[in-house]
Amino acid sequence: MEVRPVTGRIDTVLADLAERTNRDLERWAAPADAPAELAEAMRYAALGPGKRLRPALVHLAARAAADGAEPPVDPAPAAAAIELVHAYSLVHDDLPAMDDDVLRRGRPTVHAQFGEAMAILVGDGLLTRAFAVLCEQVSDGHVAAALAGELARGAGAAGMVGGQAADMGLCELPEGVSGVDYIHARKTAALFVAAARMGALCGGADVRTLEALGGYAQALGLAFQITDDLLDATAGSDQLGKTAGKDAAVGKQTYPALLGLRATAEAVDAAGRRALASIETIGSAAEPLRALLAKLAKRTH
Ligand code: GRG
Repeated sequence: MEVRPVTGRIDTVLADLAERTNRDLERWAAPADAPAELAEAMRYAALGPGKRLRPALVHLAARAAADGAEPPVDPAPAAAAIELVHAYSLVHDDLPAMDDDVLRRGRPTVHAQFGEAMAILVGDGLLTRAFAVLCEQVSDGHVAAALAGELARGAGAAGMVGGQAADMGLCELPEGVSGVDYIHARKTAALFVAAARMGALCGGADVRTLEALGGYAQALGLAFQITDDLLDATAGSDQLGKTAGKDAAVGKQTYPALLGLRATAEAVDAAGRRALASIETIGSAAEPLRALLAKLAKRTH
Protein backbone atom coordinates (compact mmCIF):
# COMPACT_ATOMS: atom_id res chain seq x y z
CA MET A 1 0.00 0.00 0.00
CA GLU A 2 1.29 3.46 -0.89
CA VAL A 3 2.11 5.51 2.20
CA ARG A 4 1.98 9.26 1.67
CA PRO A 5 4.62 11.34 3.46
CA VAL A 6 3.62 13.09 6.68
CA THR A 7 3.79 16.66 5.38
CA GLY A 8 1.32 19.48 4.73
CA ARG A 9 -1.34 21.13 6.85
CA ILE A 10 -2.19 19.22 10.01
CA ASP A 11 -5.87 18.86 9.06
CA THR A 12 -4.92 17.18 5.78
CA VAL A 13 -2.31 15.04 7.51
CA LEU A 14 -4.83 13.88 10.14
CA ALA A 15 -7.50 13.21 7.51
CA ASP A 16 -5.04 11.08 5.48
CA LEU A 17 -3.94 9.14 8.55
CA ALA A 18 -7.55 8.61 9.70
CA GLU A 19 -8.44 7.27 6.25
CA ARG A 20 -5.51 4.90 6.39
CA THR A 21 -6.46 3.73 9.90
CA ASN A 22 -10.07 3.22 8.81
CA ARG A 23 -8.90 1.01 5.93
CA ASP A 24 -6.81 -1.04 8.35
CA LEU A 25 -9.67 -1.29 10.85
CA GLU A 26 -11.96 -2.48 8.04
CA ARG A 27 -9.59 -5.42 7.58
CA TRP A 28 -8.53 -6.06 11.15
CA ALA A 29 -11.35 -5.05 13.53
CA ALA A 30 -12.74 -8.58 13.82
CA PRO A 31 -11.31 -12.01 12.96
CA ALA A 32 -12.82 -13.61 9.85
CA ASP A 33 -14.09 -16.62 11.80
CA ALA A 34 -15.82 -14.70 14.61
CA PRO A 35 -19.61 -15.20 14.90
CA ALA A 36 -21.23 -12.80 12.41
CA GLU A 37 -23.33 -10.96 15.03
CA LEU A 38 -20.33 -10.36 17.30
CA ALA A 39 -18.16 -9.28 14.35
CA GLU A 40 -20.86 -6.81 13.24
CA ALA A 41 -21.02 -5.24 16.71
CA MET A 42 -17.20 -5.10 16.96
CA ARG A 43 -17.04 -3.32 13.62
CA TYR A 44 -19.79 -0.89 14.73
CA ALA A 45 -17.66 0.00 17.75
CA ALA A 46 -14.29 0.16 15.99
CA LEU A 47 -15.39 1.97 12.83
CA GLY A 48 -17.65 4.59 14.44
CA PRO A 49 -16.90 8.19 13.46
CA GLY A 50 -14.16 9.05 15.98
CA LYS A 51 -11.21 11.38 15.56
CA ARG A 52 -8.59 8.56 15.31
CA LEU A 53 -6.18 10.66 17.37
CA ARG A 54 -4.24 7.86 19.00
CA PRO A 55 -3.43 6.15 15.66
CA ALA A 56 -2.33 9.55 14.29
CA LEU A 57 -0.03 9.92 17.28
CA VAL A 58 1.52 6.52 16.51
CA HIS A 59 2.20 7.53 12.89
CA LEU A 60 3.48 11.03 13.73
CA ALA A 61 5.75 9.79 16.53
CA ALA A 62 7.17 7.14 14.19
CA ARG A 63 8.01 9.82 11.61
CA ALA A 64 9.52 12.08 14.26
CA ALA A 65 11.68 9.24 15.61
CA ALA A 66 12.80 8.34 12.09
CA ASP A 67 13.85 11.97 11.57
CA GLY A 68 11.16 12.56 8.95
CA ALA A 69 12.05 9.46 6.89
CA GLU A 70 9.98 6.31 6.31
CA PRO A 71 9.92 4.47 9.69
CA PRO A 72 11.89 1.17 9.61
CA VAL A 73 8.85 -0.72 10.96
CA ASP A 74 5.40 0.03 9.48
CA PRO A 75 3.42 1.80 12.26
CA ALA A 76 0.02 0.82 10.79
CA PRO A 77 -0.56 -2.32 12.93
CA ALA A 78 0.39 -0.41 16.10
CA ALA A 79 -1.94 2.43 15.07
CA ALA A 80 -4.86 0.05 14.47
CA ALA A 81 -4.14 -1.87 17.69
CA ILE A 82 -4.28 1.24 19.86
CA GLU A 83 -7.54 2.35 18.24
CA LEU A 84 -9.04 -1.09 18.94
CA VAL A 85 -8.12 -0.71 22.61
CA HIS A 86 -9.54 2.82 22.65
CA ALA A 87 -12.77 1.58 21.03
CA TYR A 88 -13.08 -1.18 23.64
CA SER A 89 -12.61 1.34 26.45
CA LEU A 90 -15.42 3.51 25.10
CA VAL A 91 -17.79 0.53 24.81
CA HIS A 92 -17.12 -0.52 28.41
CA ASP A 93 -17.10 3.06 29.70
CA ASP A 94 -20.65 3.54 28.33
CA LEU A 95 -22.04 0.42 30.06
CA PRO A 96 -24.75 0.81 32.74
CA ALA A 97 -22.26 -0.26 35.47
CA MET A 98 -19.81 2.45 34.37
CA ASP A 99 -20.81 5.79 32.87
CA ASP A 100 -24.24 4.51 31.76
CA ASP A 101 -24.66 6.41 28.52
CA VAL A 102 -26.68 5.83 25.36
CA LEU A 103 -24.95 8.33 23.04
CA ARG A 104 -21.41 8.02 21.66
CA ARG A 105 -19.90 9.48 18.52
CA GLY A 106 -23.34 10.83 17.64
CA ARG A 107 -24.89 7.33 17.59
CA PRO A 108 -26.42 4.85 20.05
CA THR A 109 -23.76 3.27 22.27
CA VAL A 110 -22.97 -0.39 21.65
CA HIS A 111 -25.09 -1.66 24.55
CA ALA A 112 -28.01 0.57 23.47
CA GLN A 113 -27.77 -0.87 19.96
CA PHE A 114 -26.84 -4.52 20.61
CA GLY A 115 -27.60 -5.19 24.29
CA GLU A 116 -25.43 -5.21 27.40
CA ALA A 117 -24.05 -8.75 27.20
CA MET A 118 -22.99 -8.18 23.59
CA ALA A 119 -21.34 -4.86 24.53
CA ILE A 120 -19.24 -6.56 27.24
CA LEU A 121 -18.16 -9.21 24.74
CA VAL A 122 -17.45 -6.58 22.06
CA GLY A 123 -15.05 -4.89 24.48
CA ASP A 124 -13.39 -8.21 25.31
CA GLY A 125 -13.15 -9.05 21.61
CA LEU A 126 -11.63 -5.67 20.64
CA LEU A 127 -9.07 -5.73 23.46
CA THR A 128 -7.82 -9.19 22.59
CA ARG A 129 -7.97 -8.44 18.86
CA ALA A 130 -5.55 -5.53 19.35
CA PHE A 131 -2.85 -7.91 20.56
CA ALA A 132 -3.62 -10.40 17.78
CA VAL A 133 -3.09 -7.62 15.21
CA LEU A 134 0.33 -6.85 16.70
CA CYS A 135 1.31 -10.54 16.74
CA GLU A 136 0.05 -11.24 13.22
CA GLN A 137 0.99 -8.03 11.39
CA VAL A 138 4.39 -7.06 12.83
CA SER A 139 6.91 -9.45 11.30
CA ASP A 140 9.83 -8.67 13.64
CA GLY A 141 8.97 -10.65 16.79
CA HIS A 142 11.11 -8.46 19.10
CA VAL A 143 9.38 -5.29 17.93
CA ALA A 144 5.95 -6.98 18.19
CA ALA A 145 6.68 -7.96 21.81
CA ALA A 146 7.91 -4.46 22.68
CA LEU A 147 4.78 -2.91 21.10
CA ALA A 148 2.53 -5.33 22.98
CA GLY A 149 4.31 -4.46 26.24
CA GLU A 150 3.77 -0.73 25.71
CA LEU A 151 0.11 -1.27 24.84
CA ALA A 152 -0.50 -3.53 27.84
CA ARG A 153 1.18 -1.04 30.20
CA GLY A 154 -0.82 1.91 28.89
CA ALA A 155 -4.15 0.08 28.80
CA GLY A 156 -3.80 -2.05 31.94
CA ALA A 157 -4.26 -1.76 35.69
CA ALA A 158 -1.39 0.73 36.12
CA GLY A 159 -2.73 2.73 33.17
CA MET A 160 -6.19 3.23 31.67
CA VAL A 161 -8.03 0.53 33.65
CA GLY A 162 -6.46 1.81 36.89
CA GLY A 163 -7.54 5.34 35.99
CA GLN A 164 -11.07 4.16 35.35
CA ALA A 165 -11.16 2.37 38.73
CA ALA A 166 -10.04 5.59 40.41
CA ASP A 167 -12.53 7.65 38.41
CA MET A 168 -15.35 5.32 39.46
CA GLY A 169 -14.52 6.02 43.12
CA LEU A 170 -13.30 2.47 43.71
CA CYS A 171 -9.90 3.56 45.12
CA GLU A 172 -8.56 6.00 47.73
CA LEU A 173 -7.41 9.22 46.08
CA PRO A 174 -5.87 12.49 47.27
CA GLU A 175 -8.38 15.37 47.47
CA GLY A 176 -8.44 18.16 44.92
CA VAL A 177 -6.42 18.70 41.76
CA SER A 178 -3.81 16.04 42.54
CA GLY A 179 -6.59 13.42 42.68
CA VAL A 180 -7.90 14.66 39.33
CA ASP A 181 -4.37 14.55 37.89
CA TYR A 182 -3.97 10.97 39.16
CA ILE A 183 -7.07 9.94 37.21
CA HIS A 184 -6.25 11.90 34.04
CA ALA A 185 -2.68 10.57 33.89
CA ARG A 186 -3.97 7.00 33.90
CA LYS A 187 -7.42 7.04 32.33
CA THR A 188 -6.48 9.20 29.35
CA ALA A 189 -2.79 10.12 29.13
CA ALA A 190 -1.47 6.56 29.57
CA LEU A 191 -2.91 5.49 26.21
CA PHE A 192 -1.51 8.62 24.55
CA VAL A 193 1.90 7.74 26.02
CA ALA A 194 1.59 4.17 24.74
CA ALA A 195 0.69 5.51 21.27
CA ALA A 196 3.71 7.82 21.13
CA ARG A 197 6.10 5.20 22.48
CA MET A 198 4.77 2.55 20.08
CA GLY A 199 5.29 4.98 17.21
CA ALA A 200 8.77 5.79 18.51
CA LEU A 201 9.65 2.09 18.58
CA CYS A 202 8.47 1.71 14.96
CA GLY A 203 10.62 4.72 14.07
CA GLY A 204 13.74 3.15 15.60
CA ALA A 205 14.01 5.71 18.43
CA ASP A 206 16.92 5.75 20.85
CA VAL A 207 16.07 5.90 24.58
CA ARG A 208 16.26 9.71 24.70
CA THR A 209 13.83 10.14 21.82
CA LEU A 210 11.53 7.46 23.25
CA GLU A 211 11.39 9.39 26.55
CA ALA A 212 10.96 12.73 24.79
CA LEU A 213 8.00 11.48 22.74
CA GLY A 214 6.49 9.77 25.79
CA GLY A 215 6.81 13.02 27.78
CA TYR A 216 5.15 14.96 24.99
CA ALA A 217 2.23 12.51 24.92
CA GLN A 218 1.88 12.56 28.71
CA ALA A 219 1.41 16.34 28.69
CA LEU A 220 -0.73 16.24 25.53
CA GLY A 221 -3.00 13.62 27.12
CA LEU A 222 -3.43 15.74 30.24
CA ALA A 223 -4.24 18.84 28.15
CA PHE A 224 -6.66 16.73 26.09
CA GLN A 225 -8.55 15.40 29.12
CA ILE A 226 -8.73 18.80 30.86
CA THR A 227 -10.14 20.19 27.60
CA ASP A 228 -12.63 17.30 27.58
CA ASP A 229 -13.78 18.34 31.06
CA LEU A 230 -13.97 21.96 29.92
CA LEU A 231 -16.11 20.99 26.94
CA ASP A 232 -18.33 18.81 29.14
CA ALA A 233 -18.98 21.94 31.23
CA THR A 234 -19.44 24.41 28.36
CA ALA A 235 -20.57 22.63 25.15
CA GLY A 236 -23.82 20.89 24.16
CA SER A 237 -24.50 17.21 23.45
CA ASP A 238 -25.02 17.86 19.71
CA GLN A 239 -21.61 19.50 19.45
CA LEU A 240 -19.88 16.68 21.36
CA GLY A 241 -21.77 13.69 19.96
CA LYS A 242 -22.10 12.43 23.55
CA THR A 243 -24.10 13.54 26.57
CA ALA A 244 -22.76 16.89 27.83
CA GLY A 245 -22.90 18.28 31.37
CA LYS A 246 -22.55 14.89 33.08
CA ASP A 247 -19.63 15.83 35.33
CA ALA A 248 -21.52 18.65 37.06
CA ALA A 249 -24.70 16.53 37.23
CA VAL A 250 -22.93 13.86 39.30
CA GLY A 251 -20.79 16.36 41.27
CA LYS A 252 -17.54 15.04 39.84
CA GLN A 253 -14.21 16.64 40.78
CA THR A 254 -12.78 18.19 37.62
CA TYR A 255 -10.53 21.14 36.79
CA PRO A 256 -13.51 23.38 35.90
CA ALA A 257 -15.36 22.38 39.11
CA LEU A 258 -12.31 22.87 41.36
CA LEU A 259 -10.59 25.84 39.75
CA GLY A 260 -13.12 27.57 37.47
CA LEU A 261 -12.95 28.08 33.72
CA ARG A 262 -10.08 30.60 33.52
CA ALA A 263 -7.61 28.59 35.67
CA THR A 264 -8.65 25.46 33.74
CA ALA A 265 -7.71 27.13 30.44
CA GLU A 266 -4.37 28.14 32.01
CA ALA A 267 -3.75 24.52 33.07
CA VAL A 268 -4.31 23.43 29.46
CA ASP A 269 -1.77 26.03 28.27
CA ALA A 270 0.77 24.94 30.89
CA ALA A 271 0.44 21.28 29.86
CA GLY A 272 0.85 22.36 26.23
CA ARG A 273 4.09 24.15 27.07
CA ARG A 274 5.39 21.03 28.84
CA ALA A 275 4.53 18.95 25.76
CA LEU A 276 6.50 21.30 23.49
CA ALA A 277 9.47 21.42 25.88
CA SER A 278 9.66 17.63 25.90
CA ILE A 279 10.25 17.43 22.13
CA GLU A 280 12.38 20.56 21.67
CA THR A 281 15.45 18.42 20.85
CA ILE A 282 13.71 16.67 17.94
CA GLY A 283 13.66 19.47 15.37
CA SER A 284 11.60 19.75 12.21
CA ALA A 285 10.61 16.05 12.10
CA ALA A 286 8.39 16.79 15.13
CA GLU A 287 6.62 19.74 13.45
CA PRO A 288 3.39 17.75 12.86
CA LEU A 289 3.33 16.88 16.58
CA ARG A 290 3.57 20.59 17.43
CA ALA A 291 0.77 21.33 14.97
CA LEU A 292 -1.33 18.53 16.51
CA LEU A 293 -0.93 20.08 19.94
CA ALA A 294 -1.97 23.51 18.62
CA LYS A 295 -5.01 21.97 16.93
CA LEU A 296 -6.12 20.05 20.03
CA ALA A 297 -5.75 23.18 22.17
CA LYS A 298 -8.46 24.75 19.98
CA ARG A 299 -10.75 21.73 19.73
CA THR A 300 -14.49 22.15 20.13
CA HIS A 301 -15.61 18.49 20.23
C1 GRG B 1 -12.35 -2.91 32.01
C2 GRG B 1 -14.89 -3.03 32.41
C3 GRG B 1 -13.69 -2.29 31.96
C4 GRG B 1 -13.85 -1.03 31.54
C5 GRG B 1 -12.74 -0.25 31.09
C6 GRG B 1 -10.83 1.73 30.89
C7 GRG B 1 -12.22 2.07 30.62
C8 GRG B 1 -13.28 1.06 30.71
C9 GRG B 1 -12.61 3.28 30.32
C10 GRG B 1 -11.67 4.41 30.31
C11 GRG B 1 -11.58 5.02 28.96
C12 GRG B 1 -12.14 6.40 28.83
C13 GRG B 1 -13.57 6.59 28.53
C14 GRG B 1 -11.30 7.42 28.87
C15 GRG B 1 -11.70 8.78 28.58
C16 GRG B 1 -10.80 9.27 27.52
C17 GRG B 1 -11.49 10.08 26.47
C18 GRG B 1 -11.39 11.56 26.56
C19 GRG B 1 -12.14 9.47 25.50
C20 GRG B 1 -12.67 10.13 24.28
O1 GRG B 1 -11.62 10.14 23.35
P1 GRG B 1 -11.76 10.84 21.93
O2 GRG B 1 -12.28 12.25 22.10
O3 GRG B 1 -12.91 9.95 21.25
O4 GRG B 1 -10.47 10.68 21.20
P2 GRG B 1 -13.18 9.61 19.72
O5 GRG B 1 -14.64 9.25 19.68
O6 GRG B 1 -12.87 10.84 18.88
O7 GRG B 1 -12.31 8.45 19.37
